[in-house]
Amino acid sequence: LAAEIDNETSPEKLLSPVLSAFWDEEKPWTLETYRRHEGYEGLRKALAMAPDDLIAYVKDAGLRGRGGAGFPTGMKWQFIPQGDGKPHYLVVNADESEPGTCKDIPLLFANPHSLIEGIVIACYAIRSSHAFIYLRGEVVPVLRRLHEAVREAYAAGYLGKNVLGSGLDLELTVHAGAGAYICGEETALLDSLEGRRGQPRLRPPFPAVAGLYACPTVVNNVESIASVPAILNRGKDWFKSMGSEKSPGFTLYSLSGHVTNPGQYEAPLGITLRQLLDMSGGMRAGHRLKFWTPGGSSTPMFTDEHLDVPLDYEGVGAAGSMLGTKALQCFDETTCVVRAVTRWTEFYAHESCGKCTPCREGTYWLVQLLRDIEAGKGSMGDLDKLNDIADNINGKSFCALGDGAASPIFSSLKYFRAEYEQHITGRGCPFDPAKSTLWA
Ligand code: L3W
Ligand code: SF4
Repeated sequence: LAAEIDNETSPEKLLSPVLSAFWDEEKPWTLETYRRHEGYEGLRKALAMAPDDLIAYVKDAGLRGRGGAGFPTGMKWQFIPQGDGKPHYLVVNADESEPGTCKDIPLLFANPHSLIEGIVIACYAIRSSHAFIYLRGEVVPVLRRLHEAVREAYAAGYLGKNVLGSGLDLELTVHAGAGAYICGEETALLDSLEGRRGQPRLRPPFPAVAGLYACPTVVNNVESIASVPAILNRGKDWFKSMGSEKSPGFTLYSLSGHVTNPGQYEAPLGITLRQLLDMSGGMRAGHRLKFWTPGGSSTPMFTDEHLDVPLDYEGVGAAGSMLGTKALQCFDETTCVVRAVTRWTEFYAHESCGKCTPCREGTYWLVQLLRDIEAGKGSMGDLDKLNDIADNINGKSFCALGDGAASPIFSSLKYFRAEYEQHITGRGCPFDPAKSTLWA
């Protein structure tokens, strides 16, 4: 797509393909292709720097974590204590499973070496000699491709003993998870990696202090680490020339739902959904946007009033939601909000790990109430109960899954309370499921 764009005034000009620059080429995943596109040049520059300078450079670039929270990457690396005599670990969170989020898996499938190069740079910076990639286990083709890319990197001297003569010894292990959403929570992921059932740990201590095997550990998202080589190779000023002051750089947006051309779009942080829809062909023909999520279902939903909200951490935050994983799920006027929220809530109830009562019990009861309302068996009092249960989950659960489950309840009641009431007074769903392609 990017290669076809030459019109200065076209909205597609906003695209800034870096990670996705050569996805359309034949076999983009090979080391040979990656090297033709500046592959491992960032690593050479990084190895010429002192580790602390490298951390400061990434911090100055302003790269923020792409996994949902937007935490500054360089600051996370800086938290790793030095001279403590303990092993340090880097763990890459590739357990992508937030509903609507589809950027790390395609990135790994098409361009795994960008992640591997980023891993070597990060390990050099934090003085780690063992890194892990925790991959969502269901995506077997990606697992195979990742194994092959790791093999290529070892053979070329980017991994293993004395990487490129730098003195860095680095082992990289690819671990396939078993498909639990909660294992994307960083401490549950560490428990799972250690061989236990994945359940969140109490924080603090944060992983930077006591992470994998109780040693200092950086846990970073795939896209965060894969973005590092380009920053080193092209410079922090180039990176900061994109995006907004506090949310600089390029990023991958996952566009899905009732849109003409769903997929991954790489563009600067801070663009708007209106611009993304303009460049991607818009909503499906003859339909209009009704509601959308800025970063997966865990982030409060927006409506068509929010089309011009800048998609960066500050802009989305100021408008009352979170940028999260930048998973833009777009729903048109044929979609029943109650049905959509029921489906999401069923997901959270199913994926709740059961460790804490507000989330374990609350998500179960939310589902019962939502199913009743959707089936025309609800009462007006149920709307207060929904709000009350969500209120008892939000901020009172052990980890962010509980807050995520409460968020679509609050935001749908805020913007679409009348539609809930319509289900109750009309004794059933007013929508024709046959007209919506998503919720059949
Ligand atoms: C050391 C401190 N480290 C914070 C580290 C912390 C973590 C990072 C961010 O949730 C969100 C969640 C999902 N010393 C530290 C420190 N850290 N203070 O910084 O921490 P936090 O707690 O702000 O966020 P989190 O627990 O990482 C991530 C939302 O993202 N989300 C994501 C969903 C799912 C995926 C996926 O499928 N891959 O990402 C979507 O919205 O709800 O709110 O590393 O250790 N003082
Ligand atoms: Fe488990 Fe849910 Fe509690 Fe998180 S909030 S610890 S997922 S029960």
